[in-house]
Amino acid sequence: MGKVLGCRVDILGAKPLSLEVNRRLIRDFTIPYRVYRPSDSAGLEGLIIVDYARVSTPEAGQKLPVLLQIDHHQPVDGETDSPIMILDREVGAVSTLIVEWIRDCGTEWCEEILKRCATPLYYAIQADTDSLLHAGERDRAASEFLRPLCNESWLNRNLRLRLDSFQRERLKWGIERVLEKDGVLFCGLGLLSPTERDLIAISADLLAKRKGVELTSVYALILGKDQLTLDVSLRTRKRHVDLFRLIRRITSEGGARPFKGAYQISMDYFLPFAKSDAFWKIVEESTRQQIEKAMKPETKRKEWLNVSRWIKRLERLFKVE
Ligand SMILES: [Mn+2]
Repeated sequence: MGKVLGCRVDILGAKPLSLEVNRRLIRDFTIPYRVYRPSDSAGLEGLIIVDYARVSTPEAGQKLPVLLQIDHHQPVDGETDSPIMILDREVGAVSTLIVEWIRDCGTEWCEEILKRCATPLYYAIQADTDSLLHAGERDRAASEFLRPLCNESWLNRNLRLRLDSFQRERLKWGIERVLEKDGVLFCGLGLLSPTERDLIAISADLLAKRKGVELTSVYALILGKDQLTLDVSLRTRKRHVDLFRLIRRITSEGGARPFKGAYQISMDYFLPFAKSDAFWKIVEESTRQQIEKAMKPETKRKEWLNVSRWIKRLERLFKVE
């Protein structure tokens, strides 16, 4: 889009891409994505923050003025000082918003953009909505609009979820230790490297399909160079479970939208113990207890919602105005 408008646009991410299919997408469609370096600030004039569910401003945003923020997550107070905020919580993917703008704009350069970006945009909607499982009408409409313009053979090759042997083994290891308690499923994946991080979200998506589970939690310790974090992915299929509020009961670092959420806890202080089994046991037990405690008000909420439904039914029955 920047090229057509005559301005240079870099797509910067906070971390290297960990999912193989995402790396392939960047390569095959020559998407100018790279990891942000502090030296980047010099050549850039401003920042557009897209699909960013955290409280803290990204590192680049502390040096560059934020021009615009586009998101579909629940807003967090004082998130950034962006003068323009486009927030639409109805869509399952920010790409849906972008497709709607391009579609409604209808100028020549929009067609130019679609020619190059239809497949990445389509893939992004599929990825963010778990293949339209958590999609709304607008996500479906955007997908349908894009599909005829997509590179079919690329989609056929890449859309199906494929786990490599390491991911399969680790997921199996986690599933063997799964714990289910009061409708909450806990699955720990142990210690992972930053490039294996996506296995947490993938596993959460897979396990969330289990029947009778209200909340699925998958967590792992991510050991990078001089960095240790606990990454937790949460999934629910119940409307009444507010993952945003649930996460806020645990930490301020994390975000959620209907059905999906995630949070991170810095564990740098415990780096010397990252590889210790005893440490993992403590982390796992604390995580379970924290999630269990945070889930309690959500379970109560359901009962309360059911009560109000009953009252409505009774009112209808007795025609109370
Ligand atoms: Mn998103």
